[in-house]
Amino acid sequence: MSDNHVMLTLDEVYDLSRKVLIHNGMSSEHATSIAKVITQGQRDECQSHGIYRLLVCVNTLRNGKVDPQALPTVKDVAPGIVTVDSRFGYSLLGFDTGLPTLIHKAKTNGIAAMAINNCFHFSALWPEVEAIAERGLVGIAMSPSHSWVAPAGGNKPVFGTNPLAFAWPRPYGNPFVFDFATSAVARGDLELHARTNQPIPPEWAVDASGSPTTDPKEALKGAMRTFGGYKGSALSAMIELLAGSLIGDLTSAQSQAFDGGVGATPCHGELVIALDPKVFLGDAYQRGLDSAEQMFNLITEQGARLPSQRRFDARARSQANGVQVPAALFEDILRLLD
Ligand code: NDP
Ligand code: PYC
Repeated sequence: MSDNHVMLTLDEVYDLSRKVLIHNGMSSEHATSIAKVITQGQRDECQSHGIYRLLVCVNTLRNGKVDPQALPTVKDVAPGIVTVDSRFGYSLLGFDTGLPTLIHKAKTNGIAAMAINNCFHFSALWPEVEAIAERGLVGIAMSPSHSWVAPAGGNKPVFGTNPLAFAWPRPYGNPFVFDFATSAVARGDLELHARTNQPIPPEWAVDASGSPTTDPKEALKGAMRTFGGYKGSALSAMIELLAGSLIGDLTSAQSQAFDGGVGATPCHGELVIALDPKVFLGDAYQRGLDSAEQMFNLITEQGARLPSQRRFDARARSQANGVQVPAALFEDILRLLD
């Protein structure tokens, strides 16, 4: 332990996460799915969606919003569509439960979608699209959150931070993956800045009066900005439609209303899509993958990096050396075991 950080192995992160969740009433099944993803987040140095999330999960457990024992149910509604009802538990067990059906359908039909409904949702989406790419498929995932983000041209929150993730399987090594909030930054990053009293760039958010602010605490009371102005705004609206209205679940504004001011994890739905290049391409499968590799080479040959390369480098470091957790955060997490 240095003055400011604690070193943990990945097994220690996983065990601590499970222990904290189970101590606070989570079922073993949910604790396993959540601890796995929290460990992946910390391993890849995604500070906003790593071990920090235990604070938010336990707050949500303690305010009684989430059902910590809910068992998801899977419904085969059409050749290309599976739905998972998470029954107001966390989303991750729902994802793990529905994934085999989604994969089977995508491999049979070439394309399939999974709607996860009625789920509390806190996680980064790249572990999910990576899990799809590991099976040789292209993955896309998206979800609303709480209405924290103003549309381009406005100052009042409508959208969530609405993440969008994509993974393309590659013949060797890691898949091509991106995963980003459609807001200028993830809410979790804003919260971490507020925890440590660090100023934020003025383009991230406005305060409650609609003026740009560098104070993260004022930003949390105001509205966040979309990334890329009207382009991020349109993408964010698309996610509200596809992973909210289309799948019969809550938009971010409705999720915020459902929360009733308690500050729990957002509760809504998620849309996950899988596409099988083997079915799309048939005999031209190898040519399709080769053309993708040529495009990736054109990016990297000029010194530009592929998205997720930072994460993959962090993953290798963490697997070799373990992870650093800020000491103050570690102490806050240990207090969840009181
Ligand atoms: P970032 O802006 O940190 O990164 C977005 C993507 O861009 C990543 O794939 C990243 O790869 C890539 N990237 C960053 N810099 C470069 C670069 N210079 N060149 C090429 N690619 C680059 O992500 P966000 O802060 O927007 O989101 C963080 C996480 O928060 C996401 O995983 C998201 O799923 C999660 N989230 C979850 C929400 C929820 O409701 N569940 C809501 C909002 C966000 P790399 O990681 O390697 O840098
Ligand atoms: O970081 O924006 C975020 C977020 C919202 C829900 C979970 N994470």
